[in-house]
Amino acid sequence: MLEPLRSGGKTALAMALARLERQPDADDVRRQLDAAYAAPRAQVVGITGPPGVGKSTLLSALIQAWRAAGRSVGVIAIDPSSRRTGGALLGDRARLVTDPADEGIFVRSMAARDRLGGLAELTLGAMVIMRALYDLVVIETVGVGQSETDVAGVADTVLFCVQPGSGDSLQFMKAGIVEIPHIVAVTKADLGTMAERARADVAGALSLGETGGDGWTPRVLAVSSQQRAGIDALIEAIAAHGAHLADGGRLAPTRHAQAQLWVEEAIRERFGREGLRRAGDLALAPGSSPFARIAQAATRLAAR
Ligand SMILES: Nc1nc2c(ncn2[C@@H]2O[C@H](COP(=O)(O)OP(=O)(O)OP(=O)(O)O)[C@@H](O)[C@H]2O)c(=O)[nH]1
Ligand SMILES: [Mg+2]
Repeated sequence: MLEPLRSGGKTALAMALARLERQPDADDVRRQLDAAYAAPRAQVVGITGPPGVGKSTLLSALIQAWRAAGRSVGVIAIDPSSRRTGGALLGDRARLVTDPADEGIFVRSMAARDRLGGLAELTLGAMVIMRALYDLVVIETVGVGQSETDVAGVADTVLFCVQPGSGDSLQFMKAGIVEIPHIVAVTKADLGTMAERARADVAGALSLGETGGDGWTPRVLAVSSQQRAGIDALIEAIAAHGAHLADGGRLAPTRHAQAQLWVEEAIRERFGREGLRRAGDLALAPGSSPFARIAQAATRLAAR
């Protein structure tokens, strides 16, 4: 099921994603999702943070470093639809520019109609397919409050970006409104001493909070994507979190818990709260595909 994708390169992947978008319920599409779910390869990194904080510029720098190290990268960039109406930052926003001839980097943009959870199945499907093909999958999404929690539901590693001098995110973190990220990058460190101050503030705020109980201590790093400072340390921190998950056998249970939530979210999305209630037990057997489970439950609900 995956062989044509592996040998067909970016063209085959683009076609598979287009099919997923058009006919998400087709049998062969679902079998491909099941096969991809069973063969994960990538560490999935969610990059989130307020608009204009420098996520895309940072991602470009990360991609360059990963590619230089021979690692392949798939990117899902989620465009918040609300920002299409304008806003001062919009004209200023960085686009990911990548080499079309490089088979080791694939970028796919998706519109967030609502929030990440609101397009759960499509984003998840794309992520799962790309996860089977690349060494790293990165999901970039604007995070203000809720969507940070959403990205935590699909990513192995959450990287939260904050800008020096912007107190908001820090306040959120202190108040426990957002989930504690695994790594915090204080961006635009070239803008001066404010960055170091912000880094110390964030580190202080995080040390007050819970560590999530899985033994990982959140790391806080100052970076300048423009001057390429701190990028290697960030790459190292991401790898360290990946190793932390893999070492303790934490990865499979974490992903299984996420997949369980995807099933419930997808059923609620299609059939509403009432449908979710009528669906009854949606428990996902360890290791089994959430896409198959969703299809099964949906067929049963639709037949009633
Ligand atoms: N001085 C400085 N400016 C930066 C740096 N990184 C990004 N910027 C600038 O910050 C602005 C926003 O950068 P983006 O990378 O588009 O930020 P973003 O978080 O992806 O923005 P959205 O996707 O629109 O939410 C651009 O003008 C960048 O040039 C940096 O390291 N130093
Ligand atoms: Mg961006």
